[in-house]
Amino acid sequence: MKLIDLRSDTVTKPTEKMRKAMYKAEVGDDVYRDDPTIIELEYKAAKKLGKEAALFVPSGTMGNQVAVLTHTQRGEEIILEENSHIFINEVGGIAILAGVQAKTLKGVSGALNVNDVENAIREEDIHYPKTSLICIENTHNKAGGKVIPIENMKSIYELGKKHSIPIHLDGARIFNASTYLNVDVKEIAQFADSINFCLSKGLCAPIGSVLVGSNEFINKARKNRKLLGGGMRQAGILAAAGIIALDEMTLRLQEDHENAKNLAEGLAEIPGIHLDVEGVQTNIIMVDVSGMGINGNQLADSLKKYNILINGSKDGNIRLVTHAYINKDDIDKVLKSFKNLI
Ligand code: TLP
Repeated sequence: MKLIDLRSDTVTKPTEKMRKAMYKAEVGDDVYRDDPTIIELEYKAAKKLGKEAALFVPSGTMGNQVAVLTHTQRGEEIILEENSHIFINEVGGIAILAGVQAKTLKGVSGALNVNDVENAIREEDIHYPKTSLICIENTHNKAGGKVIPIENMKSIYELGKKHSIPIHLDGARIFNASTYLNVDVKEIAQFADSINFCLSKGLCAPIGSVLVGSNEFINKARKNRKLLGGGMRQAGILAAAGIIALDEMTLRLQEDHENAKNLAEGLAEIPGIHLDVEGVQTNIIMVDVSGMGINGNQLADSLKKYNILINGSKDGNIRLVTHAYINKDDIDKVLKSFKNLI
């Protein structure tokens, strides 16, 4: 029986076409810049996002950490949304690696309020650290895959320009955002100085993210990637899958969004389940099951019997994520299983 894995879009596996491309990939030592497949991926990624240069990195976490390290000096302060992945889920890396401190702000659906950001920027004072970076996340994971409006990004970018503070975008799922907004990804990317996006997750590559920005930024970032042990050798074998992720898998995300919406609509009809159906914009659904009289961990255990995997939780709040390996029939099956549980 098929396993329906709703834990994350990180669980996606490389497609048949990716595996074939990986087999055939031309490779070389990328620390010497000798790997043609990586060079091709980086060229395509920079072009697609409208930036000068790109850097292939092993993970989204490394891409974000390299970005923070490259934009900042030790002892400075960076502004982040309080539930951002960089702040919550990267093992405190900004403190350990870049040696910066975080100024977190409460967002609305993941979006920072531009006035709050302006107020948070440090003035010159002998007591204060310098504010050296503003980070945003689009789509916003913990806000339930919410898309940050382009107008909001634009106003924060302009604020950054006014204060000479760069903007880093954690765009792990930026193609989900561009799909939802039905705009070219450049429309979003233009309002950030650096962007990290993931080729794994919804785009199905087995490994890898790409950091994009100016030539100067990427040259520095390349050295910082080496510092973190991320200088890879014949990694064209991975970039080959990444090229398919970028060229082809970015075009099919609407399907995942429709499946998420259908799942959300079905779940909302089940007694004891609460969620904001209207708020489901992309491939992530946040659900409160506490009204079923169980917590997320108990639900996860029960769903295993139906071959459905979800991440549990101590309270009733769970996250369900759709992706290329979840189809319409799977959604029906998940809804049936929830009803059986009731
Ligand atoms: N997110 C994972 C977990 O780490 C939570 C997931 O299952 O969603 N930025 C964002 C917005 C992310 O959601 C993630 C991964 C990353 C960065 C890090 O990417 P990886 O896992 O490649 O280091």
